[in-house]
Amino acid sequence: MSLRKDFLWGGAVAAHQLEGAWNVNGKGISVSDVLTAGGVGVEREITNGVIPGKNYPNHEAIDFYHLYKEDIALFHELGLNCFRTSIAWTRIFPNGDELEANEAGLQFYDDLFDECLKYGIEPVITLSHFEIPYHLVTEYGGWRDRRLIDFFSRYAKAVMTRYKDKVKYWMTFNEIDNQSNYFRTYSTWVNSGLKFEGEEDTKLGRERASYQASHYELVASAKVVELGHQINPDFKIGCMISFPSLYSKSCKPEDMMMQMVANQRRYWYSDVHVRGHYPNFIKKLFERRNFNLDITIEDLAQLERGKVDYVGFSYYKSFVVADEHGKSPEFDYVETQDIVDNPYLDVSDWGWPVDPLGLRWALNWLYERYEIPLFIVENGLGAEDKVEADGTIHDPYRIDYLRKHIAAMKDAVDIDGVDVIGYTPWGFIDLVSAGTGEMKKRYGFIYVDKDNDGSGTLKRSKKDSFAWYHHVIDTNGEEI
Ligand code: P53
Repeated sequence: MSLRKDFLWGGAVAAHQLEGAWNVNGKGISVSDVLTAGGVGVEREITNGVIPGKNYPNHEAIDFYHLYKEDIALFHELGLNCFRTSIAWTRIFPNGDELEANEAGLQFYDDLFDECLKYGIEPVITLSHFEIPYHLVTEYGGWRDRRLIDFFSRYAKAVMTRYKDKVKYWMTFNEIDNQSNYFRTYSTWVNSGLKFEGEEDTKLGRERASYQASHYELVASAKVVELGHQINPDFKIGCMISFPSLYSKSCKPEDMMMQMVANQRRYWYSDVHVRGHYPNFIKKLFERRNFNLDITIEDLAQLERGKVDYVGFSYYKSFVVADEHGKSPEFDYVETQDIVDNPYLDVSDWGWPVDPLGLRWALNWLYERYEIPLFIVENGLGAEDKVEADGTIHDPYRIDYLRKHIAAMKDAVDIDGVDVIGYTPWGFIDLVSAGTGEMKKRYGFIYVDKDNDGSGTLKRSKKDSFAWYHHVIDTNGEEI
């Protein structure tokens, strides 16, 4: 047996990508409710409020809100022992700044978690997965404003108290490091409610706003970690980062330096989460840029008191970094400028490099750096599926992708001694793509009959990968 006996085998989703019911039972509008459908090379539009007639794929999604009982029965049939989802902040605090929680929202998650626990499926909960109340953006400018720390803490306190005997595994901010790619407004928008105008819409302006928002989120995260441990000392509270393994294009020293800086610019987030303080390279960056950020002594003390118990991360792909623009001596890495193609790897239909060995690299990198348990909370292949005339769906490409990644994870455990506590493949039931808003970019073992234009019966059916993953879980990963 290579994996732990209590290994968490699950599947991962996020509320806004599957629940639908965007305005039901008091739910408020979230930042994902104002995103239209996009596609490859077509960014999702961020509209000013909800505009009638536009296509907002998250509004209905796969209607898990109404269909969750049937779906969880299917998850049980699949053999999961955990289920990673998020709580939609706007079901609990529709505008984000209320003093009292919305009981109907709290009740929904009570029922949902009870349904999971009935089957022995442990909920693994993300507190903020691209679901900031839209009102906090229009009234406060999103995470630019320090007051969001209190709003977020109030929300976290409400749900952690309510579900203290139902949920043990928590994560604070999903893929908090994506906003380091501050030229992609989609990322700063879903992470922090930031879009840019005027003077702020410059490199320096975007960078500063992203770092300020990130700082407040890190403080909020630490506050909630501390609070959660008071509510229930058995809670395991993690951070959640997106981890593309970052390779150097060559052994040219400048490329190696760029790779190092690229790692710093993304993974300083987990440094703060795990170690409770800022690394020097980020402090120096703030100094050089004259950012003059609002970071108080109390904030720094709070970071120190709120270190996470584990590192949750998503892994889909690796990137190659090169110093092609002569950026010495700062090596000011910018994701949209300094990434080049990897000639050794194939890419998915959505252009994501497929790199199973990169997962082993990621696990080693993170474990060496932090020496705390790691949880792979997302991994998977977005692909188009074809339903045959007899209703079957053959997805050998998906099985192949996951099999190789699970094998790489096992090597990291067996050969390298990395402590991995669980694996939850992304979108194991088809859902709305975050990046493009499409339905046809499918990750699931469970097919959902719905198209990009919103048509379809929402009927669920099993793909070939369903039986395959069931067997993987049954054998605790021995037979993949
Ligand atoms: P989609 C970018 C890069 C890596 C992961 O992504 C990302 C993103 C955002 O698009 O998001 C995570 O749906 C995220 C999920 C998301 C999943 O990866 O664009 O945590 O919400 O659905 C896959 O194919």
